[in-house]
Amino acid sequence: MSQIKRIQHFIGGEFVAAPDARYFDKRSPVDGSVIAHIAEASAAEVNAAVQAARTALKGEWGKLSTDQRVDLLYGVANEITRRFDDFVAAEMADTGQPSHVQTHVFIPRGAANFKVFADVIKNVAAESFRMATPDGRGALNYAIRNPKGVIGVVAPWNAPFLLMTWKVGPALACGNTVVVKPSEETPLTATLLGEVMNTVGMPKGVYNVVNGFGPDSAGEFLTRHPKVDAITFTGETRTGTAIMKAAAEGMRDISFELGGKNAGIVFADCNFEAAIDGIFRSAFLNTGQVCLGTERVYVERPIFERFVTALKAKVEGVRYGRPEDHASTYGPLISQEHRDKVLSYYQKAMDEGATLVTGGGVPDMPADLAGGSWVQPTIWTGLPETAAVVREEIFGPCCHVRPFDSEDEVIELANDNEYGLATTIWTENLSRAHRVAERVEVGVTWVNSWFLRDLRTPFGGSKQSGIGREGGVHSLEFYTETRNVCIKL
Ligand code: NAD
Ligand code: 6OD
Repeated sequence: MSQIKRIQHFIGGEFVAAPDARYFDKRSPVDGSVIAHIAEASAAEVNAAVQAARTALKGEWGKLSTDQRVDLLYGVANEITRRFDDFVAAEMADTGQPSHVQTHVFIPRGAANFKVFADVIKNVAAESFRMATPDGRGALNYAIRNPKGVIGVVAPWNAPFLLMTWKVGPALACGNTVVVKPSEETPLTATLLGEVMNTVGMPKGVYNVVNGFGPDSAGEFLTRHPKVDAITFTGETRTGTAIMKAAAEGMRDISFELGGKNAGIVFADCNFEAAIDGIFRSAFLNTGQVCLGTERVYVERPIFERFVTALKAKVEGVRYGRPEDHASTYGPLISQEHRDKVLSYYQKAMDEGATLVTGGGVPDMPADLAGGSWVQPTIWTGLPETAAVVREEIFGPCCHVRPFDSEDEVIELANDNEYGLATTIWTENLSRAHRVAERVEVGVTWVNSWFLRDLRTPFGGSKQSGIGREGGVHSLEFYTETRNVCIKL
């Protein structure tokens, strides 16, 4: 019997697809086999999802107290935890990434995204100002937060569940309803979340999912829909530009988390072993498909050779394999198409005169995995800062390592890029850590760590890496409309 799943949309609490719907194939990144047939939403189906979300705003959902909403969100978090293995399996099937990444990083964050924003909304205070008036009696101003309405959530494929729930959690906590467009590459966990919503008794239409592609498909239909009040998007900067144009029609608000070309800065006074582990993780976790990942590594000259040798050894120790095999530490890229892009950069690096430290191609895989989108983790040295692989986001398991001689020089190198998402700094000198953190032009800086997340903190990118901040009360700024009430006393 076929194991191929049939994925439909989730609209108004039902899994549905038009009888004449076109289905497209989802292939396993691990071996290239077809694992799902996914319905592609038409404009009419996206419209039905938006209408369901609008109707839900005025129904039972819109009448719940904050405490009742919070209880429902705790219920969602608990149900994700109860169905943890299902979520892990779905995400492994979609992305091919090893089980330990799912069980330790991505799926727990999905549950946390509901729990933390339930806590945030429960505890947030409203501002109030007492003002003087000519009659001496004064007036009291206070702010109230209303949901913005229907939020369009457009999500990428690299950490599908984490990134989608990072938007859905705060959106629902604030009383909005959502229509989610997962990536065409990774629809499975968004679908499973629909089941969770029904199990916990989430009112119908609060959470909706439409599947399909971007341009001229579900993504564009959703972001152009006039009844979508705000759009939150994670993905490529180029896609963000297209969505921004769509959002301009009707003056809809946007929150964008976009690409990165992040620098890792390693000073000679670092804890060497910790820095190697940290840079290795930041460059190669999730096969380099992390927006916060380090593709440019700058190492202070006295430890440069030793650093490159140690990083090479670590990279050559990765274990390729199926995600469910607990021995696997390294997965494939998301698709053959993405592999072609990454391999084209591997070629460019050599054309531009790189010294190849390790990797640079496609590994020999056993016959049952040969159809997967595997690439070798790769390190280069010796390129000028003008080289394409040093300037452009590759979104693959690779980094260029370059020596530097002074703090001022490395800050200039790190900032010389159109992106500004994240930096990781490795030093035992606390004063230096503060100085450098203040001068790097990014939204998020980690010192002696990477991807260590407290969900109450502001998260987002500078320059072409994003617009807006989410996290804690910053998410509330986007997902609510703050209004002032002035009462003359
Ligand atoms: P992508 O931009 O190709 O696609 C993201 C989503 O947008 C998908 O669901 C896609 O179908 C949809 N889409 C594409 N074109 C569209 C259009 N014209 N209108 C509406 N929707 C459209 O990105 P991706 O390849 O899925 O993800 C990788 C990118 O995401 C990288 O650039 C990475 O840096 C970025 N990213 C950024 C962050 C962050 O927090 N800053 C986090 C994760 C990923
Ligand atoms: O941790 C997060 O909240 C977040 N948005 C992570 C982004 C990871 C990018 O791949």
